[in-house]
Amino acid sequence: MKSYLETGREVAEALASGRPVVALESTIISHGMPWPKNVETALLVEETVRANGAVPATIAVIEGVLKAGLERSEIERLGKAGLAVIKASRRDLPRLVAFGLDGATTVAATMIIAAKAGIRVFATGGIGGVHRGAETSWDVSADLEELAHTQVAVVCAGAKAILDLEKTLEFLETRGVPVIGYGTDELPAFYSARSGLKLEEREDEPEGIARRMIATWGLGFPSGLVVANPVPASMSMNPDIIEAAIGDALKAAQTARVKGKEVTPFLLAKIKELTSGESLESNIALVLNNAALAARIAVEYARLMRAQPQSAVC
Ligand code: PSU
Ligand code: MN
Repeated sequence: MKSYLETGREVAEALASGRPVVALESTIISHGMPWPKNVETALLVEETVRANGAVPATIAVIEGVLKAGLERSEIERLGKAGLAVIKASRRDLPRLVAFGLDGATTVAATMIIAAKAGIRVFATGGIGGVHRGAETSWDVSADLEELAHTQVAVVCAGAKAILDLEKTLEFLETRGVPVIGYGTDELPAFYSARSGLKLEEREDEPEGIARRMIATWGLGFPSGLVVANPVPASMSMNPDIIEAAIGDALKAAQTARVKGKEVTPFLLAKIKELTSGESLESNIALVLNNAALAARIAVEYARLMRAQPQSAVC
C-alpha cells in the first residue's frame, strides 16, 4: 500500500537519531512571494536552518503524497506554478490525497504533516488569525484551531496587521495556546517589530522555549505554541506606511467581493503591490530570522529530550 506520508531520507535519519529538524511551510513559496524570489528565499531558508545546526524539512503535498522534506526540484515546481497550486489547509488534504494533486501547505496543514512525521519545531513568516470584521464575516484562520490541537511550536514574526491582532490573541488564549515573545514583551506585527499588544510570556533564550515545549506536551496538552520573534530592527518598517496599504487592500477586497481562502492571498498580493519592494525585503529578512531561531530551538529541544527522553506525564 502506498503510504500517505513520505519523509525525506535526511529528515528521517535525523529524526530517528534524535537530531534537530525544522519544518518549513510551502504556501509562502507559491502564494506568499513572487517567482523567482520565492524559490531563492525557500532555499536560503533551508541553508539558514542548516547553518544553525538543524535539518530543514520543507513540507507540501506532491501528487497526493504528504511530504516532509522536499527535493530542490519540488520546491522549484511549487515556486514556478505559484498561484496555480492549490493552497492547502486542513480540510484540503484529503482531496489532494484522494486525487493525487499538488498542494502548498498553510501553517495549519504544515503543522499536521510535521506532527505526523515527528517534527516539533516549525518556522514560517506569519500565522493566519482572526480577520478584521470577523464579527460579521466569521473569517478565522484554520491555523488558530490547528494550534489548539497539534503539538508543534510555530516560530513566526507575529501576524500581519491585515488581521485583528487583539482578537487573534483572545482566540489563542481561549484555546489554551501559549504565545511567547522572543526577546520582547509585545506581540510583533510582522513587518514591524511592535504592535503595542502585551504578551504574558517572554523568553530570551532558545532553551527557555524548549523547556516550555517539553512542559506543555509532558502535561499531555494537545496544543502547539506560538513563538513570536520580532523582525530585526534594521528591517522593521514604518507601521503608518503598512497601515495605509492595509486599509486600501481591505477596501479592494470588499469591492472585489473576495471570500474564503482567497482573502489572505488577495490581501498579501495587494499589500505587496502597494508597498513595492520594501515589504518583500522585510518579509525575507523576518523569515530568515525565524528559521535561525527555530533551528536553535530545535537544537535545544533535541538536547533536552536526549537528556530526559521520557518527560514526566501525569
Ligand atoms: N500570512 C503571511 N504570509 C503568508 C500567510 C499568512 O503573512 O504567506 C499564509 C500562511 O500559509 C498561512 C495562511 O497559514 O496564509 C493563512 O491563510 P488563511 O487566512 O486563509 O487561513
Ligand atoms: Mn479565512
